[in-house]
Amino acid sequence: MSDDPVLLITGASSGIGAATARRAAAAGHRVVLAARSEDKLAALATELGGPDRAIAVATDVTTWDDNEALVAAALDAFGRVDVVFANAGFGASRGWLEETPEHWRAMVLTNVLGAAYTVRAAIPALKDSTGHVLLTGSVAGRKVMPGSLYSCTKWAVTAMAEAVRQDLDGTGIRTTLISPGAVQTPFFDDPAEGRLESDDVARAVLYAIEQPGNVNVNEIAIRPIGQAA
Ligand code: NJP
Repeated sequence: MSDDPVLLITGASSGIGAATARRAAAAGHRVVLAARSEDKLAALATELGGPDRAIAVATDVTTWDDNEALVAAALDAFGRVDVVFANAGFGASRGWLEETPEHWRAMVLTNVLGAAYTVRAAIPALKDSTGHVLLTGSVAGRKVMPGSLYSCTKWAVTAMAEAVRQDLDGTGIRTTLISPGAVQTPFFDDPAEGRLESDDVARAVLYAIEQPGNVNVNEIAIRPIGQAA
């Protein structure tokens, strides 16, 4: 079996996660692709080289059993997990009277509990590989945005990255928070000028991963030129 490093990505069916999978595969990683959309994941896994290089695992990150099964599938296919990128998430319109309560519930569970579950499920494997945890936060997790519960979820992810970093201190596992500004992905309903491309963020992820083992890049904030806030 190959000993190429293994990168597990949640939210891999589109946007930042899919772009990171492509970048990482091109850099020699084997990849484990997780999201709910099985068809998109399967197509990406085929594009990235099929079962020896990329596997698709249908996963709802809000479900603990799915996260456990995801890591088990990675170990079964590739024997190790070197990097976990907890990236699955989505937004909501701003305004405390916007969106449905059910949308809020799904968003909070996905962005906060889902990320925590994914990291928790992966830690035993990452201890074996002396691996790396990355989480997708947001610049919205660094400032208060009027009426944005999404921003609140990303504040939680900012805190989570630091809580995990301190908890894993002494294990050799590295922890990185990726905090993007606006990125042109299906996160937004409509395209607009002046956003980053997913691949811009993917390169930032690879930068953190590719540092020597003694270097822990703790946070990367990345905005498009022209995004002031
Ligand atoms: O968006 P998109 P991004 N279980 O919609 C998956 C953050 N961010 O790449 O399950 C498992 O292309 C969903 O797949 P599916 C953002 O908050 C973005 O922009 O098949 N997976 C898809 O693969 C998020 O944390 C911007 O529907 C679940 C992926 O999540 C991360 O970047 C700015 C899931 C979302 O991909 C990636 O978002 C920023 C679940 N329960 C932060 N629910 C931005 N785009 O401007 C969803 O600061 N997914």
